[in-house]
Amino acid sequence: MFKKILIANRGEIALRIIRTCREMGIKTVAVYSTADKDSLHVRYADESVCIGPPASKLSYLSIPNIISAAEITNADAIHPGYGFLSENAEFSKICEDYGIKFIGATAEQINMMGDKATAKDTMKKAGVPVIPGSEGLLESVEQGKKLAKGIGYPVIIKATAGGGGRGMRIIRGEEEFEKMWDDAKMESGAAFGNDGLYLEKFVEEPRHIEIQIVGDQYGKVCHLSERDCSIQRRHQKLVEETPSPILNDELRTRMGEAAIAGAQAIGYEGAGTVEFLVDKNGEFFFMEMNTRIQVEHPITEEVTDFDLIKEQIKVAAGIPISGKNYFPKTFSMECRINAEDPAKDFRPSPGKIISLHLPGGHGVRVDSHVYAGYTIPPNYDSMIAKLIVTAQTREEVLVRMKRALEEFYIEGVKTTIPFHIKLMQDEQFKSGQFTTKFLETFDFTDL
Ligand code: MV4
Repeated sequence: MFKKILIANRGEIALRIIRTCREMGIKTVAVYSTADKDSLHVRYADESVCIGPPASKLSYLSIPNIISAAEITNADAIHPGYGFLSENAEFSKICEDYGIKFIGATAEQINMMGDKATAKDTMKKAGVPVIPGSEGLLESVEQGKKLAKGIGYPVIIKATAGGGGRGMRIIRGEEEFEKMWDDAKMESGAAFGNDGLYLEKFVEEPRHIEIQIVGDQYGKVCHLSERDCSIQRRHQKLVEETPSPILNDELRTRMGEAAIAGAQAIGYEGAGTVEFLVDKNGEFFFMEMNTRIQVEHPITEEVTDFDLIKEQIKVAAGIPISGKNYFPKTFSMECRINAEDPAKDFRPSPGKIISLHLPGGHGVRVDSHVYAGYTIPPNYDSMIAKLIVTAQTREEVLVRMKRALEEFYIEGVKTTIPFHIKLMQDEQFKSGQFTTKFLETFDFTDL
């Protein structure tokens, strides 16, 4: 087992990782930018190293600074958390070259899944259902138009280097094709330095459902069921839940097996997520694979009773998994509490937290790095807490979540709490019958 892990991240996920390391008897090293010198991850870790100024590029994204911190402190592994360097192939490779275990995917796997057209081809070959579309990248507008005519409009063109909605265009008829093609090419070239595009049939009003998987170093992969992430605004997830209101054990088994087949095809080691779109007929299609721990991992922990960070560390250390799959035993939901004003287009609201009271009680978990007197820096993402609620039924989760949200008291900054309170009482949300378009028509004005 590792003796010392450096956590190449900040905020709640850095704390989350430190907590598991402490339970496992592993020493921890925090790294921090000057903006985070008063952060809890710095105080909770056994050692800490300042790695640069507030700008992420010069601190949390600086590979030389982080490798130096690991060398100086003699860390034998690095946990990247999510975001920052967690899906950076170069960083994974450099860690390997330095003999530091990267707790995440190999450079090859990151590259293969990071290129969305390649990821899709790989999954298709492994027998995972994919959305009908181009084989690999589109070679020309003409080829795209011809394919679209065959498949039938609407179609969607996506940046192969994209993800999270950037460089993507929906095309509803041939007359729009050329302009959309030019726009998507321009946008993806500028954003990713790669303007490769692929095409697929556009699935109207899907659900976004992802399967949590864990693979070990011996080719074994298991799944820990799904998370329904359909409640998003502009590709930002706000609420996630498990089990999904639209899945049954039959579909859960088939999606779980598809996710396992995909992960096994690339010899996947560690925790990962296979994202699917589920259409109105309950048909599912591979969308993307994330080769990292995700923000919403706690709801899976709550319903399967696994510590996913511990699983990541164990498989990275060469410990085999049982290979058993896990189905949810209870119901769990996460609300992302962001320092944003939901009534003003979710505009960031950084600043000092004057006073704070966190909710508690049965079935309530809060993963957060903030405290009364803490100043939220403007340099990083605005998530300040994850409120995770678990109960025996979905109805109980909704009631308990509303109660916990009402108990949550933050003075000094605006938060997404009022939005969540309203959502918990929304009839359509309560019914479980909603799609990824749900928030497009939600009324945010009275929050
Ligand atoms: C799609 C789609 C419909 N049809 N692909 C959005 C982000 C990126 N991961 C892929 N996305 C989508 N791909 C086809 N063929 C609809 C979306 C989409 C979406 C997906 C999941 C969650 C929220 C979404 C919001 C808008 C569009």
